[in-house]
Amino acid sequence: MSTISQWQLRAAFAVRLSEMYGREVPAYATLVDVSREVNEDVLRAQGADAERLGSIGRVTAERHGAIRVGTPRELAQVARVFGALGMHPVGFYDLREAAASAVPVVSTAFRPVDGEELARNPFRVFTSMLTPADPRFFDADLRARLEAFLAARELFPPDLLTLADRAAAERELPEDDAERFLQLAVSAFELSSEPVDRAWYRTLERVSAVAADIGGVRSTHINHLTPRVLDIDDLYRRMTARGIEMIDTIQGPPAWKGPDVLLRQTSFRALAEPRAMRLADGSVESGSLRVRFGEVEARGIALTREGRALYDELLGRVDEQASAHPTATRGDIARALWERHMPGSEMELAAKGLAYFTYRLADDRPRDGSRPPVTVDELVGQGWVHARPIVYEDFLPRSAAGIFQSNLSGEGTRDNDREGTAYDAAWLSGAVGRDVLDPYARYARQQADTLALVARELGLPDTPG
Ligand code: OOG
Ligand code: NI
Repeated sequence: MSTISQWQLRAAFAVRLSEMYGREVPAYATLVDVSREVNEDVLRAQGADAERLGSIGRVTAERHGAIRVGTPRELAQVARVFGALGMHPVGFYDLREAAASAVPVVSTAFRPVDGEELARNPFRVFTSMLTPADPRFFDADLRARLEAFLAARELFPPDLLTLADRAAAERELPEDDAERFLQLAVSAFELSSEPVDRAWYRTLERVSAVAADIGGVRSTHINHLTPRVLDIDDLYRRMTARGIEMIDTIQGPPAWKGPDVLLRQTSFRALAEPRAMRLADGSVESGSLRVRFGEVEARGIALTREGRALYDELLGRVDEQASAHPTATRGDIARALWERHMPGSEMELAAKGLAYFTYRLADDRPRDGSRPPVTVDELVGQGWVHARPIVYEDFLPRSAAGIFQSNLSGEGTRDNDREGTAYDAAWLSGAVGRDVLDPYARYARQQADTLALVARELGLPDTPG
């Protein structure tokens, strides 16, 4: 019998999850259609340039999902399911700090890490875990009730986890096991029809709508899925023209004439979905909850720590200027700042060490017997080597918090007089049961590997810097 490899499992899971979510949330299916139209138009208009940050095949298939779990134990199980698909936890995001309203979670993203795997299928899932121990949100009594509720539920059937462990160990599954794994995995993220205990849900909702979505029900579900688009401003206009209500802004860098960096995201507003509610007297009535939505994103070049610091600084200045001039549009303020301070070309980003690139020998490099120069700038400038930007594969905490917040029904409550519980990447690694990888280290390694190869091919004494 034939076997299905990890990347094939990952690609198949992404497709099936997307089909499932399109049935559950039809506006998401519209979003996928419009994204495809936009991408085709951009490809037609720009040709090969449109594929500078990923082939059209990759971009068309590209999705990220968002899920939310309640405990370290559940997170470790999620890690096993995604480990089966060749996805590893990368990055630590503390949304408690990034959000103004109550978003009591810490997060990571499961994704493929090496270049070849990303090119085959870059499916990633932003995964958040509730923090019941944080006293700014939960008092001792609510924390105890919440932890007891979470401890008593089971999100993933044992069969799914056993198959996942096998797929991770053997890096493939026989066809029939693969089929069973995919069915169990997709159904673990479907919206449950089990009635929601209304009083419990409302109790948590008063603290935070996110806490209620996670800890108010006995299962998990996909919160949103996100296709990738090559022109997010165009997509925003087309969705609005179709009568779909979008959130107010596109999060992340402004639209501008320079290179796309990091990540721009927007979403349509969470829709009311029918959910059965169990009342205090045990009767069940139909109600609705508004938590799930569709998001879309445009990806740009991965920035180094220095590049990211510049991005964060500019974001801070946008905030300052926007509050000083309440009538000005944020987008205009941001664009003006970017035009002044952000390098306007890939070459300049590379020269200033603000972004990551891969390098390869130019086919048409000098062949006149001259010796190659030794710095990256010169190698590129004199036509020995071509640079290609590395696409940003991760997330932005500010944008993530913005996406969470724009779709919350209420602000929730938080007591800022209390000291928050501290979590970091090391703590999360312990909770997940595997190393949470540093995104910068991954990009730096990818860049360095290509430079080392260039050095070998040109017979340079050292790796060019
Ligand atoms: C996750 C929000 C973060 C993104 O794209 O930044 C996210 C959530 O709503 O659970 O998905
Ligand atoms: Ni998202």
